[in-house]
Amino acid sequence: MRGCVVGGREVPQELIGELRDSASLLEQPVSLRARLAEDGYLFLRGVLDRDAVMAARQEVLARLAAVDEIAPGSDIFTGRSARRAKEPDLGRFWRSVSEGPKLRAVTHGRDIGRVMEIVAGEAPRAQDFLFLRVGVPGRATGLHFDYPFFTRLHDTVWTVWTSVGDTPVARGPLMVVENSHRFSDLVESVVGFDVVRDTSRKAAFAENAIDFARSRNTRLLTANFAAGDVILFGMYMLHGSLDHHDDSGTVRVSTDLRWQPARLAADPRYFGDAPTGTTGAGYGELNGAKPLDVDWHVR
Ligand SMILES: O=C(O)CCC(=O)C(=O)O
Repeated sequence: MRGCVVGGREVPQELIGELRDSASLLEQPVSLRARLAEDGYLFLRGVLDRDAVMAARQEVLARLAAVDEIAPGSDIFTGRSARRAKEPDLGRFWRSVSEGPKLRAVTHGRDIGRVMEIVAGEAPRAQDFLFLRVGVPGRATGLHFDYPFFTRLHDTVWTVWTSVGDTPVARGPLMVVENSHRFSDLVESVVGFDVVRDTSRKAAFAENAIDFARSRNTRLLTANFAAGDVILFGMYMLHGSLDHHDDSGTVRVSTDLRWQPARLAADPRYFGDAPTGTTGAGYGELNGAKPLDVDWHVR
């Protein structure tokens, strides 16, 4: 796969691979769950309604156009932002964008609910706190496990990453480190780590993902994501994003949301009408809440 860039460097062909599509296993729950255990992730092409996903994208882009970040009627970053002037409470603004009804119809809707019921093998429940991210050139997410953020009460939690629109590799989609759920030294070192309670550690790896993959004799797996595709994984899968380097300025829009069995305890930080988020700062703590003219590189 050409055009995959991390930290400004093209990923060498021997270190990059395609995610395996497991959508054909949705009718075979036992095999689907075995695939998740084997690969550490499930990449599911076309499981969401494409029109619903595109409507959600338009809903988000219209909000960003209103603060002069997106050229009206397009999905291109203007290079400017009037967000601070027009929406001084950035957290409140981001909460309202993240709670858009068309977006929620995709992230919390019936299509993904059915998928998660098969994955869980029982009634699932989604968190209310949604991580919405808009990618522009200069933005990327460093390698990390999700464990330190979401496992305070139990670790039966899955991250569902949804491409809201098309996200070809040049727009910096999600990537996972192949077989990283079997890197027992790293998995053991993350167990018990809570990113809020242990501030002496950082969740994101400082090392470039290309160097990391080479040192572990593994590959980065990604795809040219299309509207309707999702990838999900557990708390022990190392992942991050490619760099956004699409010169057209077309933005990447994605969500990541955590699901769990409904019967298990719910971390109050992420559930309810006004979830406080990981640190307690609410939607204002998210990278997505930053105006588009601000660069960020890690969560
Ligand atoms: O979308 C991204 O850039 C990162 C997403 C992520 O880290 C996650 O889904 O847990």
